[in-house]
Amino acid sequence: MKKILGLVVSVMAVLLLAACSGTSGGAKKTYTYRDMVVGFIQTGSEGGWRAANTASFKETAGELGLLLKFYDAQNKLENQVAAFRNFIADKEVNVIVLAALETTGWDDVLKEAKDAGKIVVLEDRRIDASEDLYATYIGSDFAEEGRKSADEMCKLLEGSASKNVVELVGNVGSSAAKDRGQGFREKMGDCGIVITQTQTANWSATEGKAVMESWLKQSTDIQGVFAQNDEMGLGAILAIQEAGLKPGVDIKILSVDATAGAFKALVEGTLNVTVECNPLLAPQVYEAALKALNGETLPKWVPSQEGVFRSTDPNLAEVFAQRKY
Ligand code: GZL
Repeated sequence: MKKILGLVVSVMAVLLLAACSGTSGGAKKTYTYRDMVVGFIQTGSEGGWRAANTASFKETAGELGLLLKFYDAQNKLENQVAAFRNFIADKEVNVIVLAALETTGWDDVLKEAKDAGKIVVLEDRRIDASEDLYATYIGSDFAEEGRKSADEMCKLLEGSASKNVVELVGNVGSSAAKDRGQGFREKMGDCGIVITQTQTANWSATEGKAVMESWLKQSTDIQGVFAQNDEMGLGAILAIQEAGLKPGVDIKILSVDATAGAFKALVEGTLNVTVECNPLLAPQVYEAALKALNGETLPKWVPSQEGVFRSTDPNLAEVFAQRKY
């Protein structure tokens, strides 16, 4: 009788211990999406790409049943760093997702997040930080987008005696701007392209128009515009039209993102090429975060798959009609 009692007590103790540690029989807890509370630090709302990126995170969170705490940094780096620390302090949050405005300045908060046991996933924008401080980076190969842009501009300017190209740059501290510019410069020499002007227009259509206006006042010996995103390219198109020139004909225009605004301009023929940059990253990000929560080691970069769209493409209107952004 004593032996049976002793056995019963031992089993109850193990079950009680397991119940307290949240596991049954000592098995490690397996997280599901319903256990995930994601603190997402977004750059801001600077254009069509960003709106589609934000929508992807909000819609996918609802579909998966995870709790998303969304923060819009209004394009201010100091807001992103403060939000990062707030999510570290938030006991509910077990995953932090960052779309970094700038590539530098993240080491301290990343170390604090690691010490607090929070999973960090980088989305969209790469950063200069030690890889052991984040689970993975889900985003585009911006340098490849730059190389594609130069190859496409070479095609657009084939046969042109001069190949003077002006470059509208995004936020100069961002990985997207740095890497697109570097990629374009790697390949532009293949066909003799010369960058005669380069200036930031901070991803903005308004600033893109103003910068292009100032360049056109200095010289109209411009054969191409390389706009590092669609908004700046659409601004340049307006400036070219107001200068009495035909965008897409007199001056060839290429931009990056492949947003709805760009597709409309492709159909009109005022834009010649848009190089796709995929904003619908949330499914990949949440999947990676769940794997990291369950202790999986991830590749440090999962590149997005992207294409190129041209005003000369057949069935352009049908492709446009099927796109989500
Ligand atoms: C690219 C993204 C860039 C877009 C811009 O992944 O970071 O930021 O190209 C956006 O339109 O502002």
